[in-house]
Amino acid sequence: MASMTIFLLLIEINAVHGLVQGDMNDQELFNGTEKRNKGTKGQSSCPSGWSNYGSRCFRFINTARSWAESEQYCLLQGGNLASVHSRKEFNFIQLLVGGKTGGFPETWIGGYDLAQEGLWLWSDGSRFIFSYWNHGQPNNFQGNQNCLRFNYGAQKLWDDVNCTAAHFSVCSQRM
Ligand SMILES: [Ca+2]
Ligand SMILES: [Ca+2]
Repeated sequence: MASMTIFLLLIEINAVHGLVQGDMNDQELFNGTEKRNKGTKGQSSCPSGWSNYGSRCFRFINTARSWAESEQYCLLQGGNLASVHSRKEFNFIQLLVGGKTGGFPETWIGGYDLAQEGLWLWSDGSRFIFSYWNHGQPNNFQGNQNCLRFNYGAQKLWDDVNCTAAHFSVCSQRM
């Protein structure tokens, strides 16, 4: 109950600051109908349906897929599954998902240790330095957990899980 109260408060703050912008379904993006928003200085910002944070644009994908299929879907839109490099970035992404779903569904981001057990990489090629694992994770349970989801367990942080699990996802792309 306490976490939902905090969540609703965060959503309210978010709405005030207008961090979550626009809405567009997956099919519209697949059809390439999105248009670049023009910033106040006339520069391109994020495509419609994507939300800006730092130098990147983020988008919640509300279709459950395997990790690899989720990455492929992000690639088709010009991005990758999101990498995360700070607690603030993670908070932003968690808030983005919460704003779209009203909760904390388990969701893919781009971390994986498929190539070598215990060596975590981001699918967008950036360095894996920051991490925010749930207590006791990553545990590579039954020797077969190589992809990174968040909103796991009571802490709603990161967990390694079987890559064939079906989850929603967050894509990111550079502006
Ligand atoms: Ca693993
Ligand atoms: Ca695990």
